[in-house]
Amino acid sequence: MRIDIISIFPDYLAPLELSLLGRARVGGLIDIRTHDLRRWTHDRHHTVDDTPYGGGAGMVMKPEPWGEAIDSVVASDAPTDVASDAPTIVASAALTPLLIVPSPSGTRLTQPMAERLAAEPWLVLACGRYEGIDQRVIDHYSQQLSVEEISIGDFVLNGGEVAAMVIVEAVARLLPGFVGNAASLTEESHAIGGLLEYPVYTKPASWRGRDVPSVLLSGDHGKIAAWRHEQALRRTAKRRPDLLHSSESVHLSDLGSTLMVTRATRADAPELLTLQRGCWVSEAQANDALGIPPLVESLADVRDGIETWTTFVVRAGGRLVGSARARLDEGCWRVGRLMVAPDLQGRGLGRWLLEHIEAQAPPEAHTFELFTGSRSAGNLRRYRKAGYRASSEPPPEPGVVVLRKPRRR
Ligand code: JQB
Repeated sequence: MRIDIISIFPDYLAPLELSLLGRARVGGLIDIRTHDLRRWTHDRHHTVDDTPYGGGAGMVMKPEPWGEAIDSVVASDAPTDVASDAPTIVASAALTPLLIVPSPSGTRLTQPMAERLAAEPWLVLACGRYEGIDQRVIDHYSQQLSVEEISIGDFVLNGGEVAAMVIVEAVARLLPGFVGNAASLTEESHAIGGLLEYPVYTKPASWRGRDVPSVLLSGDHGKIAAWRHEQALRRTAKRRPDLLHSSESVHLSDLGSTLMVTRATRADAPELLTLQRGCWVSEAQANDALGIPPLVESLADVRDGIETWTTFVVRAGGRLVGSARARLDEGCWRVGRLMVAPDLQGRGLGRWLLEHIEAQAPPEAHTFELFTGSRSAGNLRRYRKAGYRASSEPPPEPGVVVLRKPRRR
């Protein structure tokens, strides 16, 4: 990956040469080039700022040096794939960078965003100072490049340099082959179900009168995993309650992107209707039941469903790709409408959704229940594998099997 950074303080960016980033640089994984904006000024004082139109405090960065700087960087040699020996001459003509402008009013940097940026071949970061860069620079380049204004957090910095370093570090460590990234990346905060990390300990077992929690010395890995999950939940509830309930991000191997799981709202109804129609056709065919509710419901029915059931939707990027719902009925947590987009089936998302909806059951629930068509062989096998068994109860309608599983605590 090539990264160009333009700033009036290129010396601030020197730390990028050091440490792990420095090694990745030496190894040819990233090609970082810093540029002094003043190179593209033409007056004796190398002026880059002027007073704001409309008045107000401070100075604004003039558009002309930025225009010349970005034009020059964009027109410079396209990234060469330093990691391989392949000459890159022909492909270089079409390459344009993604232009990133750190800004306190940008979109918040998140781990999924860093993952998306890590897939880009070329980033150009434009570090502003003073009150920021004349808006026309961003508007102009938006017409010819992808431009993203990004904020690293809800606090105010003096300029974009430190933010640029944060962005570069968050992105660079995700590049395949980056030192030490293989094992630990998927285990991290934001990569595991949207919870904060559990506390960690090392030797000695006792330090200044404080003992390592004994469960960690027990050798019982089931108990250790449960304790860590509980600690992570507790921390998250205390420090980042916004991460609980509202949304959870999951990473399933093979799905390629981070999935967001949220409680469904009325606004999800149109897409949910489309997804359920697509998902229930094969079920209807297998059971000779073209009139089944998921296929014939109206948009208003789906909206009502969202309001009367605990419904979750899963999104990959912006696309709604899965859903499940449940509600309590006399101690029974009735699960229904478990669906996964046809092109994403067979990768564990349905199983994950079933576990997720089971985990939402209120304390009163003693049994999980769901039903499927008696000729839906695939569903019957998957539910059996998840611990469900046919119940002796009479089915709610002919052609349907009710499946149950006692809740385990
Ligand atoms: C000038 C920056 C940040 C870039 C990120 C973040 O522009 C301003 N507006 C109001 C107050 C201060 C500034 C100073 N400033 C360029 C510039 C601040 C980025 C920035 C940022 N990314 N906070 N501040 N999270």
